Amino acid sequence: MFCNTSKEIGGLGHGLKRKEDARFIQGKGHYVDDIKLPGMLYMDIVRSPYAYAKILNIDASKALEIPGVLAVITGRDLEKYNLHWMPTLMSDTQMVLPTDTVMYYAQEVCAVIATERYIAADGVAAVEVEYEPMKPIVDAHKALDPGMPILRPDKGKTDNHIWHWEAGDREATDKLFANAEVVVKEQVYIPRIHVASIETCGCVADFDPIEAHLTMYMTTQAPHAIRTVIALVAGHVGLSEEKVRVIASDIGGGFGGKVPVYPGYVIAIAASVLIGKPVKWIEDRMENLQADSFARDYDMTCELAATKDGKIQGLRIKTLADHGYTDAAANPSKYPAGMFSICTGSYDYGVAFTEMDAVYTNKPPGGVAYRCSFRVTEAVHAIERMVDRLALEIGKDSAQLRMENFIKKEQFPYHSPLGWEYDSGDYGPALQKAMDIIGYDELRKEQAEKRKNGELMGIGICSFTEVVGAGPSKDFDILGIKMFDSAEIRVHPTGKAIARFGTKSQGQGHETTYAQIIAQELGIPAEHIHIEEGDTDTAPYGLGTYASRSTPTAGAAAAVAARKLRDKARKIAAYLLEVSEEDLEWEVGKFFVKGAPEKSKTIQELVFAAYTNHPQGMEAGFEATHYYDPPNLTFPFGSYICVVDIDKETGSIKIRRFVAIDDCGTIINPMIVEGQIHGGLTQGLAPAMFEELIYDEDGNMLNGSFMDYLVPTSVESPKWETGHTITPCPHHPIGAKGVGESPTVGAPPAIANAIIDALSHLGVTHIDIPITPLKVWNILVEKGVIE
Ligand code: PCD
Repeated sequence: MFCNTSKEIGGLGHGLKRKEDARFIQGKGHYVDDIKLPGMLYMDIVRSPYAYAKILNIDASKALEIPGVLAVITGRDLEKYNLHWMPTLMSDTQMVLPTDTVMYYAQEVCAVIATERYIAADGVAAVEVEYEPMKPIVDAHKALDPGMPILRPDKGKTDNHIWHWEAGDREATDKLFANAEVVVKEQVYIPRIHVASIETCGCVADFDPIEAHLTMYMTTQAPHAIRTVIALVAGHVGLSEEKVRVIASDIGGGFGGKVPVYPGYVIAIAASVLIGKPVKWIEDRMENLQADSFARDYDMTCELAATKDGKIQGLRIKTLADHGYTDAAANPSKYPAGMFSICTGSYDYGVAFTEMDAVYTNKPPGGVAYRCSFRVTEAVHAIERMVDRLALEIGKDSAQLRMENFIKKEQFPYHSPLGWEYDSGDYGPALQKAMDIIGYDELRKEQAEKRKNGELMGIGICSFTEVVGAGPSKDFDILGIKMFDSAEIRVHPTGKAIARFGTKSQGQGHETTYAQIIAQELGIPAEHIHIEEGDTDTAPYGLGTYASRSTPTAGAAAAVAARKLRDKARKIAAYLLEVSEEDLEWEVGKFFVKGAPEKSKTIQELVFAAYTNHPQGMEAGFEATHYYDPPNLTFPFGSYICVVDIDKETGSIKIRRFVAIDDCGTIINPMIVEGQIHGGLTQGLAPAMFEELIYDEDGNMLNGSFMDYLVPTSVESPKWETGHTITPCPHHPIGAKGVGESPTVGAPPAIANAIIDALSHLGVTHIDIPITPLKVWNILVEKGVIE
């Protein structure tokens, strides 16, 4: 691992303890719900018990009789200010509050404002809403059937189709499949799941009527973008962008779920503007699960074509995407299906075609990229399942099949058939390392032995390629705003610094790792570099933290801004040492004269001189800002191997071992990266074996609380065994790639492949996730293993 600074400086490669943890582990974090302002009011929301219904009447009279209830805000109230609809991130529109129809179970219907949180809740219980329920569309496959209600006539729609998207060469792919020696095909469904952060969403909207200024404290992964959206949506009621300040202080987990703008935020702002007092809204757990943006919900028909001896030749995937009643996917504008076209995976073949249709249903809008760089999870699941499916079909070992088809190291930068330029990779060694650690060959022997006795043991591999770090401004924007990111570094006269960023950590550890990047570039100890994010009044503009983009974009900006400062330091050193700039050499923390190392100036001396003794004509101070527009995305990768034992009497599944080898290029902080991988693997185990949002035919969510929605804890998690290879990113200033999402993308197919492998000799070729003991038990009964 690259590491050439002392522990005191703490540059790249040091496993520094996280600076932010001092406050987190002592309960001293500053979360939205900790904010208490004078005169603050509380909001609670009335939600629909129906998935699709006309609102005939809202009677708030009983609620308004409760002492402490001040107002009940309805869609009709917001309509007067043209605030009842808002744009989604995908250029669709979404109701803030409905005026006449509710579109999904748990949708916001109206909001109660009161002097206390519990009085607001009493108010919610007292509001009487009269509905006329209608038959909802729950099954995405039926959304386009004739006779179905048209859910979005307001959009001029005559059916429930949202968009069609495709990538690749349809004709060449069809031709290849028509003539291929082997074609394998599976229907792969990835159900709806939901982010389950420790902290739910919430805000305090604080409108000052005298200054006409709004301070919005909120749980957002993208504070600047939110400020701009507020100004664009509510500019006409006086919220002009210089008068809007968004502050995201500590956040208890984001995972993509805190990227969208939810109606609750907008209602709280409207209430604060109307009443002239601060209004707090904090979602409860059930509201979070039932109404905020969902993730996944792709039904994919996957086909892989190959030769008899296992040369992969082509991929074809057709997907039906259920977007709920509005397309609120948090994707870059140009990519309605996110980066799904990474689905060709880690393998070298020339032809692929993928197409997708998105439809409206009576479910909550979405979908968010839940720990997944815009639909990469779905893409990786598809290809990694299909490679195993092919191995089974042709009777080849699944590791060997992967090894034979990997894109080779010397083929990078590699142009994928669906249009990506993979920056760097070295896939074989990563898989080999995982195989060595887990003892792959012995495990296969053990499996063969066990099968003779009817014992069920499976080995599953996933060799994924991720695509993170959105993104180059020529292709990537959110609502028109280009996806660059920024860093601003100010070094004070005594050589201590503050640096501010356009991103926003939700637990990732930016306060530590950004400081390490600057420490590496300038030689100022990381300990003396204070990092700040999340306040739009002070931080430079940036697009925020999601899609594992902070390291690829803002991390790069930090390095470039620091290099600008180093250039300035060189000029000052030349002046102080009375030599030309070319005669100077840099060694972390100081400039010295070539051939005369005793003549040197430390960075601290040079910074001090920038305020006290700089050359005539040079601008004083020691500050730099950089807005970094990445030349490409970064393509981290990894190979995971999972071993499972299945009880043949009960179907219960035990993960015996799980080895994860990740490659994210240069590692900034190995301890943080390992922590990211542990957390991410657990979040990959979740959809593989536990999580799924279930709806009945009336559109009611059947498992909308933690009583029924299973989130794995350390009890359910195996011991994660992690390791790495390092293939630097060729275009990133420090060679780093993102890592935050890789484990969540790579784990589900490894686990699914292992379970399916354990049952494959019974004729099982695919099982949809989550693979529960009940699903396995049913299969064992069907196959006659359990009588
Ligand atoms: N790193 C290092 N090195 C490298 C890379 C990285 O060290 N090479 C580190 C950094 O610095 C940081 C981390 O690690 O600290 C991460 O990173 P990234 O990959 O860049 O990422 P970001 O941007 O920062 O973040 C984001 C991510 C995401 S996306 C998600 S989901 C998740 C993850 O992150 N989330 C979270 N992780 C986490 N963690 C925590 N704690 N929390 C949270 O919330 Mo999305 O799109 O939103 O769905």
